[in-house]
Amino acid sequence: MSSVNKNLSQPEGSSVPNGKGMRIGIVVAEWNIAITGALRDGAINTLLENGVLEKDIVLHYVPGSFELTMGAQFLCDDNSIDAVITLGCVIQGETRHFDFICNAVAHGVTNVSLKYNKPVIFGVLTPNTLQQAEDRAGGKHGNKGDEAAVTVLKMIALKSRL
Ligand code: DLZ
Repeated sequence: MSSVNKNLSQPEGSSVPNGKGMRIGIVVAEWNIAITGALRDGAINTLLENGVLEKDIVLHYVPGSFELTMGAQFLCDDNSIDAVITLGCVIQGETRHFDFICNAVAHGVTNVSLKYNKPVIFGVLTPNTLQQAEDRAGGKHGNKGDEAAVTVLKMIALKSRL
């Protein structure tokens, strides 16, 4: 699972499917917005570079990562939306808040995804430090938002093939 020597924005594997005609929701947590804003920008740029039209990107904000699940559910409820990217950043603190939020979002977005049979991508950074977050939000380890955008296009394409 380590990303120590990897640039997450250049994932190995198959090429990126063209996203023309795909309509994608993005939910961004406002907590740690300097980081989540960079993830958002990375995701949007990657979607546009791969054919998704600007009008087909539906962007909404929620207060913190804990609310990403509910935001994803609201968007999945919209029949016109093919898939959702959730973007957040939960930084390890001195209390157990970190574990509760991370576990809740990971399980929450999985449940929403299965309930609606739509891809809901987990673009949530869970670093120990702000520096580790910056390294993954446009820094030396790339941008997790780019990775989330590539993942969503691959998952929509997989669904349409099956
Ligand atoms: C309360 C809280 C804390 C301590 N830390 C973070 C964090 O690092 N990242 C994040 O996205 N949100 C954090 N929050 C806010 C919670 O996600 C949530 O918004 C509140 O608990 C209200 O439900």
